[in-house]
Order: sequence, then C-alpha cells, then structure tokens
Amino acid sequence: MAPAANQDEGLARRLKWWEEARFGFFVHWGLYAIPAGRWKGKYYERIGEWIMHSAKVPVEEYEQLAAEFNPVKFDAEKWVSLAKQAGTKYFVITSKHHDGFALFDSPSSDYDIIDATPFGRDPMKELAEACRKAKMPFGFYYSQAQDWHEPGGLGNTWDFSKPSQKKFKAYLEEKVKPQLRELLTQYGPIALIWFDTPRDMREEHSIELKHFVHSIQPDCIVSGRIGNNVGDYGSLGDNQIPRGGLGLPGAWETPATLNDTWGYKTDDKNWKSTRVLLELLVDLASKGINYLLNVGPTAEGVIPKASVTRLEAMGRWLEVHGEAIYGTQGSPFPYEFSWGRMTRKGRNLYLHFFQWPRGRLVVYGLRNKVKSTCLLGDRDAAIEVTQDSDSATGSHRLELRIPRKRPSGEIPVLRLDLDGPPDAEQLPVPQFDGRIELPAPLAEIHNQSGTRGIALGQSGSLEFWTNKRNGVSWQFRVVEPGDYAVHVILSTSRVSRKLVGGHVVSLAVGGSQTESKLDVNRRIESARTQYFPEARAEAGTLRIETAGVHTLQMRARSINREASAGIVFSAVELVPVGRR
Ligand code: JFZ
Repeated sequence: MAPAANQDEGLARRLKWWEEARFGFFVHWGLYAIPAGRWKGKYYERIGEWIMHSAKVPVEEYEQLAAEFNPVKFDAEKWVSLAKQAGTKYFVITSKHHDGFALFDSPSSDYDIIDATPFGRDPMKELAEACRKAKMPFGFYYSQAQDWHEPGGLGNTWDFSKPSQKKFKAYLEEKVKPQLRELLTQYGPIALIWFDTPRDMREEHSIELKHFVHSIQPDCIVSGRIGNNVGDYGSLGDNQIPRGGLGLPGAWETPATLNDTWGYKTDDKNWKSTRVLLELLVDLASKGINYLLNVGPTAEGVIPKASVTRLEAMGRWLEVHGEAIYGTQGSPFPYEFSWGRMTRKGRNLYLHFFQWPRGRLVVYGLRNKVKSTCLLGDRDAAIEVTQDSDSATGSHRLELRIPRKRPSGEIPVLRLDLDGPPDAEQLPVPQFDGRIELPAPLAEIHNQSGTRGIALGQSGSLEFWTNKRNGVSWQFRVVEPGDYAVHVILSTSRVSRKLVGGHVVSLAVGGSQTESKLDVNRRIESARTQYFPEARAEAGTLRIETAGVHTLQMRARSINREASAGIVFSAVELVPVGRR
C-alpha cells in the first residue's frame, strides 16, 4: 500500500524518527500461540496466526482458547531488552489480530485478556512501560477490517455471511473506534498504529480511521495498510524487497519473518541465518526501506531461542556497523551492485560487501572526490584511492585498493568520506565486473494510448505488459565496446507470486538486434528471492560498437496469455562476453 499522495505538512516531521530508525521489532502474539500451527492434531501449512481461518474454527470453539491463555513466563522488560540488544529502534505488537481477540485491557469488550483469560495482567501496559523506560518508540498492530470474531468484520466466511456496508460500518463504530481510543489513551504516547489487510474497505473509512487516530494522538504514525493509499508511509508485501529499488516517492517499510510464520508455530524450523537476515536489512536500507522484523512468542510468553540468538547476532553486527544503517538514506545509485549494496548519510557513502573484492574494486559514476576512507570493523586497514574521469566515455572512475584478505565477521562495510553529499550518475554505467544493470524504475515506458499499459508496480517490477504494441527502453553508458549477453530478470507482480515465462521479446541497441523466448528455468537464489522469486532469462547477445551513451529498446513479439499481469520483470542486464 502506497503512502498518501498529498502529504500533509507535518508528515515529514512526524516521520523523521521512524525513517532514521530503519530497523524495527515486530511481535505477533495472541491466542493462536496455543494451537501453534495444529488444530485437533492436524498440521496447517499456513502462517500460525491464521489457524482459525485455515481450520475454519467456529467462533465459540476458538473463544475457548482464551480460558487457557496464561503466559506466566511473559516478561516485558526481557522482550524490550532483546529488542534493544538486536539494535531495533521501534517496537510494534499485535493488540488485536484477525481473530478479533484483544491482547490488552479493553473495557469495551469481553473478548480481551483481562475478562477472558486467567492471566489477569495487561501485557500492553507492561510493554508500554518497559519501552518508555528504554526510550523505545512503542506501537500497536491493529486489524481494522478483518475480524473473524464479529459478524460485521471481514473474513469469517464459515460462521457469517459477508457483512453489508451498514453492518461493517457498525463494526467500525462499535468495536474498532472504541478499541483504538483505548489503545491511544491507556498507554501513553503511541508511536504508530500498524493497520493491516484493508481488504475492500472504502476510502472514506480509511480516511476516517486515520483522522480518528490523529484526533487523539496527532503525532502517531499510521501504516500504509490502513488502505486506499492514505497511510503516512507505504507498506510493501510481507518479506518483499524490490530489486531495483521502488522508484516511488514516500517512506516505506517491509514487514518480515525470521522463519515463515508470524504467530508462533511449533513446526516452523525454517529459520533464516543471521547472514541472510543482515543481507536483507542492508538490502532494504540501500533502497531506503525500513525492516520490521518479527518474533512470535509462545503461549507461555517466551520468545523462541532460535529467534533470540539471531537477533542478538544482528545486534552485534550493528554495534560495529550501525552508523551505516541508522539515519541513512538509500544508495545514490539506482541499481544494485554485484558485490553488495550502498547506503548514504550526509557526506558519507557506505559500501556494504556481500562479497569481498580481493584487493581491488572499481566504481563508475561517482562524481564526488573521496577525501578519506574507513573500514568500519578494522580502522587501521590500508586503503588506497585513485580517481579519474575519462573524457572519451564521460565516465567517472573510482578505484579502491583494499586488503586482499576479507575482514572477519559478516558483511564488512567501507565508509567513504566525500567532499559533499554523494552525487552519482543516474544513467546505468558498468559495474566492476563489466555488467550493466538496467532496473525497472529507470525504464522509459512507451504505451500506445488507449491500451492498459505497462506500469511500474509496487513490487518495483514492470507489469501489465499485455499489449504487443507497447514497449520500454533505457539509456545507459558503455565504457568498453564489445559483445554483451542480455538477460531479462523475470519477477512476479503483487497479484501472483508465480513466475511466468514463454514470452518472446526483441532487444536492440543501435543496429544490433536479438529475439528470444524467455524461460524461467534459471532461478536466482538470493537472500530475498524466497518469497518473491526471480529468474534470469537468457535473451541473446548484442554488439555495442562504441563507448558512450546508448539506448536499449525492448519490444514484445508474443506474450504468454497465461500471465495475467503480462510480462513481469525487474531488470535487464548486459554482461560482457569473452573479455574477463
Ligand atoms: C498480513 C496478515 O494477514 C498476516 O497474518 C500478518 O499479520 C502480516 C504481517 O500481514 O498479511 C499480509 C498482508 C499483506 C500482504 C501479504 C500478507 N501483501 O501485501 O503482500
């Protein structure tokens, strides 16, 4: 969900702390932690907090879980101190998820932790207090549209029929607003409300809820999933990272899991490694996107050990490398590098190495002068800088001589101190390995009028290329003329996560042209492609005769009709052949 198009004046001010934070702590906790992925002995594939929906559990039966919910091991200070140690800078917890149960003292409802459980404490009060002490901004997740407990809420198709607008409106007035008022008055300052799954909520209702929140706490941030693009910031798909950046204005966040579930599931052992988690954090930061990383505590109130060890390890990396994440903005270059990612802050440019270039690295297109350098984990490392500018090709070239030996620890970061704010050429230029990446957000789109055209989707991919008369092109800079293999990076739209190939495209630079059928056989395996897959489709070879600026034209010869979103892709890459 994209952020509000007409940004109100105070928005930048209200969002400042949040944009600087870059890394947040998310908690999915509720009655679903008791079944933990199994209902009456049967295992359910889907995410744990969806068990009521997956197993179509009738309301009266699910309600009985409340009598068992007694998280005696819950310790608010422990959770918040883990969030601190992990290096996260804001804390968001489910106050009410789609199952409709309030995990807080809700005077307006009997279906809450105080009235319906033996626990007798309000964990939100304890967490709010622990966060206040730790100076950690504290916010609530609140499922505003889906509520499987209420006939007026959305989503429960096994007990109720779809509510009329009138009934839904009554639910908003009688449950949502009173509970939001409680959340916004009982716990001190609330940093944000993380609304979710708006479904087909009307725009007027999204706007009304947003105003309602701001009428009680004007500085409270409202997440993009309030619906209809009226949130204070945009929310990407769960675990989603756009390859070429977003190319969209506004502030953004990606909520993400440590394994595959949000709410605790006994059987989900698919933990991401610390290395992968750090790559995801850096990847998102390099695109100016916040990372909201989730834990799912058990019904006893314990955060699984596997989550704790990973979060602590991330915190140790951030202790050394935090300056390259907190308060930074995305890379000044509009594409990813083969060796890693960049972030920036003031006059500093940070190079995060996923792969350590042995001894030498070249970066094209940086117009600044490098005044000094610093390897964050090893401040004594000797680094030599050479810079020149080639008038024939118009390219700025920065060469770094670095130690051959990879520094110890995950993802070394090199800081470049520049003569001013980073100023990078916006045209794609060759990378160190000669590869030229042409990302989706930089494409010029040529739609014939009167057709539903190619558009940059919220996934950062080009999508809805369903008409052969439409096409795209990019300008880019060549430093070394020669033959280039062309690859189209096929990706998925938000509508469907299935990769579809079979399209025939033609690609041309000057007089050189190639035509190929794109297939999805070569999957790209990386930290981010687990949930949103990508494939590298080979698309022939092009000869580029001269150095300097060129244009690549991409046209469709035939489009596979099975693909409802047409040709969906996130980049085209040109890889030099026979030279390195
Ligand atoms: C939602 C919830 O349904 C889920 O239980 C969890 O709370 C998660 C954080 O958010 O699920 C979504 C919502 C939006 C997308 C995907 C899953 N999306 O836009 O891709």
